[in-house]
Amino acid sequence: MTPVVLLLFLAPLLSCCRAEAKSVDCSDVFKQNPSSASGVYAIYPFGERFSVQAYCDRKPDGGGWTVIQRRMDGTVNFYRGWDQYVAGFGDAGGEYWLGLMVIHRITAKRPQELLVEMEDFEGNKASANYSSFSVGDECDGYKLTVSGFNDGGAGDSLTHHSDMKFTTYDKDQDANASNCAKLYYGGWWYNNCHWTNPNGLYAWGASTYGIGINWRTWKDFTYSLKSLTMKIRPLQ
Ligand SMILES: [Ca+2]
Repeated sequence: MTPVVLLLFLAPLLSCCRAEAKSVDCSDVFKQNPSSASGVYAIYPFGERFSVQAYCDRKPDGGGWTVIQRRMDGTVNFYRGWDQYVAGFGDAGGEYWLGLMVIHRITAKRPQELLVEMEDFEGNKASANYSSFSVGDECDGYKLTVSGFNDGGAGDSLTHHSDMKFTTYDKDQDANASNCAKLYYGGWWYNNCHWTNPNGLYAWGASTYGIGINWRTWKDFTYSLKSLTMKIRPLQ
């Protein structure tokens, strides 16, 4: 057997040994491919056998952001039950929810910061940054822990929800005698009930108290935002 033929036989084995490390989140995607643009990528928070589609964003600050939630045009219904909020739903290229299982997994692997960006129908923009963001596991009701608020003009409407478990219309873990998900048409880390309702109804601006995509400290409870995006990245 000539050396060339031998190499041909060995080639598949050699490539197996050269297995690439899979991306846990979008920061890994851009680390491995520094010239990649923002877009939809496969990430592997559960190991190489199971991929998840996520929107990886280079903005702001050059990137590394994994979008975990996005509202932008009202094309996806967010009034869904527990199983769907756990597994995720929607389209990573448009409106979607990445899923509690995945968000937990990513935030358990490495400490993450959170950026919430929002826009109204008049073209005004604002944001809120939190230097620490994590979601507990299923046994803990996917509890939210968030702190370290830095203002980007939107004010702090999220710290109110820290230490709350996740609630949907078919799983009530909120601090209200009723079910906040049913009252305000979303799925969220409701307290008694909310200061922000990112997964509420897409209601095109002025809307009924509390049911829209509200961020209390910017537009209060009777204005539903045009867009709202939640993105996370490892602390640097
Ligand atoms: Ca309740």
